[in-house]
Parts: sequence; structure tokens; C-alpha cells
Amino acid sequence: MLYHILYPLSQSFSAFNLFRYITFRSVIAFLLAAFVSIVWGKYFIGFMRKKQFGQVVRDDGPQSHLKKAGTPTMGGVVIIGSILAAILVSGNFFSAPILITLAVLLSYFLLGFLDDYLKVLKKNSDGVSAKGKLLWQFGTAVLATYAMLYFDVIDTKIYLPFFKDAVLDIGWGYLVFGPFVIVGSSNAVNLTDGLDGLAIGPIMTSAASLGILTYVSGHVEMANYLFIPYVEGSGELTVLALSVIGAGVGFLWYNSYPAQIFMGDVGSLSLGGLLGTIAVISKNEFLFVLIGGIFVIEALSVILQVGSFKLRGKRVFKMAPIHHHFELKGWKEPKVIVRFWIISIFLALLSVATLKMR
Ligand code: 57M
Repeated sequence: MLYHILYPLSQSFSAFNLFRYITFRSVIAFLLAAFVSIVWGKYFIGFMRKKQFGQVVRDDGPQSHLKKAGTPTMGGVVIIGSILAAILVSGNFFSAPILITLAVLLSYFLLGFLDDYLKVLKKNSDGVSAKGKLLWQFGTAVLATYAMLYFDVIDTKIYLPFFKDAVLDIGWGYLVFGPFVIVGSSNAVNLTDGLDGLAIGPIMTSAASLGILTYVSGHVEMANYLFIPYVEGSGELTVLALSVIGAGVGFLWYNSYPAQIFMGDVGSLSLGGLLGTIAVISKNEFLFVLIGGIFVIEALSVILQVGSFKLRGKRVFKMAPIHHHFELKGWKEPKVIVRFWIISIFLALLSVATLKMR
């Protein structure tokens, strides 16, 4: 908003010319989101404790989790609220990439809020049915992908990382592929959110990596120099990515071990959907497998575990997702979390390094 109000005034106040720069607005978005989430988080935790809106912990999980029962959840309300506050100030609302990504964020926010509301506030442990969730997620993702194609935000080509000439145009098949990336990301982040800070860490490293990738793909000279697709307007997503990091830093202030709050489905589903949408718009669908490698590993561990159990009647891991496997192997929770963070930092750095490997 500020961008639309102050930048035009730069004729008379040259300082406002700064609002033209994505880098400047990204820094503002980061700082604002961090400030809002740290300040608001304190009061939100107090409110949730007073209302006794706490996490119900299943008893079939690691015994160490039972003491977490009652921890306030739905911290995703603060994360997404902080992102929206920052984008309201620094965002460009005439940008189709921004509007489409925010639409997915808000739709998945509503889905997660409803799920958490039913589970936490109504004490109905099932929440929204798995089928209902998938229908809502795919419906949103297909509409968003259609909008990207209709408004010429992206094309239906798929670009493979590492190879500058490996391009495959899948035509309307993209209406299946794109939504698969978005829904897969949302559910993978949701599965990962099972230890204090375990999800928000890789969410921030993924946002940092995507922030760099959207910045360069939104600059025609840089995109051509790096042999990556030029996506007009994707640079605006850099501002959104930095607001995610800022809101994540503020949330981690309280979600770090021992957590005073969990993000809830309202946070994991929406932030996963946001990351997947940014990956699609910036044409980094395959590179996103590397960027969000922790989320991929967590989701694959569940697929392997359930598949093996159904086919062979035997488990592959002591418990899935894989973070529980390490807990049951005797790793203390903070050790699992920080080691997963270290891996996600390496993956983010490697994904950016692939820009030069074409
Ligand atoms: C999302 N939710 C956490 C919290 C968070 C198919 C199967 C793999 C599904 C999976 C599942 O239920 N996933 C749901 C994971 C839950 O966290 C809440 O959910 C929100 C995220 N969606 O924000 O509100 C618990 O995670 C812990 N937690 C923390 N710190 C945090 O910052 O400690 C979360 C955030 C919280 C808290 O204890 O209660 C979760 O784990 O449910 N199921 C599982 O993940 C279960 N695995 C399992 O059943 N494995 C089976 C088969 C099905 C693969 C097997 O291995 O044989 C595990 N989770 C639970 N119990 N709760 C293990 C059993």
C-alpha cells in the first residue's frame, strides 16, 4: 500500500524513490513482519492460554510429547497476520504473482483455521476430513494455476535445474502438475510440523532461497545471464518471501524448544501452499524439491512407512514422519531440530548455487 501511496510522491520527496526498489521494500517487509509477530505473539499466547485453547496430543506418539498437551496452538494466525501487515505496507497489489500467491495463502489459512478450530476449540480430534482437505487444497491450487496461465504470469513449460536447454512444454497438463506442487508442498510442511521449530526453520530457508530466485528471474538481464526463465513481476514475490522470513523469526522466538506455541494447521498448510505457489510462479518446480528437501524427506518417510506396512506388514522406520524415528533412536528433540535446520540451510545454499550450474 505504502508503495502505491509514497512512490508517486517521489516527484516531490525524492526519498520516497526508495519505495521503487524491491530490495528496499523487502527489507521493510522483513523488519515489519518480525516486529509484528514478536509483539503480537506474546499477547496471542497469553490469550490462548487464558482461553485454554491448547494442543491435544495423541497418546500413540513418542512419550516425550505427552508433556506438550495444552501448549497453545494456531500460532499460524500470528505468522500469516504479520505477513499480511508487512505486505499491506510494502507490497505491490497490482502484481498478479502477489495476488495469486496471497489468494492461495488465504484459502489454505481458512482451511487450516477450520481444521484447528474443530480440533482445538471444539475438541473434535478429527477436524476437517482428509478428503475434504484435499478437495479444498486441489480446488484452490487448480484455480490459482489457471489464473497464472490465463493472466500470462507463467507458461506451461517445465525447466529442469542444472540443464539450461532442458525445457518440456506440457501444455494443459500443467493444470495437474502445478497444483500437485502446491498441494504436495502444503501437506509436506504439515507433516514436518511435529517438533518445536522443526517446520519454521526450513520454511525460512526455503523462503530465503525462493526470495533470491524470484529476484533474479524477475530481472530480464539477470535471467538471461543465468539462463533461467524470465518471469515478469516475479520480483514482487521477493518482498513476500522476506516477509515470511521476518514473520518466521518472530514466531521462532516463541516456538523454539521448549515451544510456548505451535503454528497449527492454520500455519503449516498455508505456509506450505505459499512456498509451493512461489516455486510454481518462479518456474522452480523441480528445484523446489531440493530447496524444500526436508519437507520432501519427511513426506517420503510417511509414504515409505505406510506403503511398507500395507504391502509387507512391516515398518521401515521406528515411527514416521522421520523426525519421530530419530527421537525413538534416542536423539533429544533439540538435536533432531537443529540437525534438520543444518540440512535445510545446506539445501538452500546448494539450490542457489545451481543458478551457476547450467
Ligand atoms: C501433522 N501434527 C503433529 C501442531 C502443529 C499419516 C500420518 C503420518 C499423519 C501424521 C499426522 O497426523 N500429521 C499431522 C503433524 C502435532 O502438531 C500439531 O499439528 C500442527 C501441524 N499440522 O502446529 O498444532 C504434534 O506435533 C508436536 N509438535 C511439537 N512442536 C511443534 O512446534 O512438538 C508440533 C509442532 C503436536 C506436538 O506433539 O501434538 C503430529 O505429530 O501429529 N501422523 C503422525 O505424524 C503420527 N505418525 C504416525 O502415525 N505414524 C505411523 C504411520 C501412520 C506412518 C507409523 O509410523 O506407523 C505421529 N504424530 C502423532 N502421534 N501425533 C506419531 C503418532
